[in-house]
Amino acid sequence: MGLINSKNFKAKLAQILMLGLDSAGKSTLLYKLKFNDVFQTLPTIGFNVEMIETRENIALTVWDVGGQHQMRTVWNNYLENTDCLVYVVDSTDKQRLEESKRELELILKNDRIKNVPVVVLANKQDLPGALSPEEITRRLNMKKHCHDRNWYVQPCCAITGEGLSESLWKVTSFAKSYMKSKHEVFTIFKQA
Ligand SMILES: Nc1nc2c(ncn2[C@@H]2O[C@H](COP(=O)(O)OP(=O)(O)OP(=O)(O)O)[C@@H](O)[C@H]2O)c(=O)[nH]1
Ligand SMILES: [Mg+2]
Repeated sequence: MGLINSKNFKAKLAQILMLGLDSAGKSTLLYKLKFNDVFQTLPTIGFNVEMIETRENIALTVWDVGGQHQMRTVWNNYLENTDCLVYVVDSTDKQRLEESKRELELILKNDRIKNVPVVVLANKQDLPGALSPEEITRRLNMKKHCHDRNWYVQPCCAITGEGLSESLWKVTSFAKSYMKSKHEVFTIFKQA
């Protein structure tokens, strides 16, 4: 926790909201990013939250909210103050991609997340039959639904960690430019 706790060290703090259908791999991704390790997960009831440091003088508070049906009804409660939305998709779950698209559309319509950038993580690329990021871009109709904001679709694998440094870089740069544009740069100044 050097970045945040270091004496007299100023860092920006971005709020990152991670959503997506149940079993998309959100919690696995969160712990891989935080601990660089793979943990056995249970379906998330409620949320997990972790602070993730980056090399760019910005720390990310990543909120991972459960994606089961009953949890999706409370997603709206987490939208406030989000600097980047990370939407996780199981790239092999072709049957539920339409459902995933509908949930994303609903979220993007919410005024509280207007203009907030979106990074879609096309997860589980290690599995046979995983859809390409281009195909996921098309099936989620990203160009239409995200025309008013920055967006990107990143292929990744939460188990091997492939694509995660690129994901982190993209999320960080989107969050930074969003915070700048909103003049909402938060500075924390925590004494050890
Ligand atoms: N092969 C493979 N399996 C993955 C990957 N990411 C996650 N999984 C597996 O997918 C299952 C669900 O992962 P979770 O991280 O619990 O999914 P979640 O999105 O947090 O699910 P909810 O908490 O119910 O919303 C677990 O068995 C993970 O090990 C991946 O990239 N590749
Ligand atoms: Mg989970």
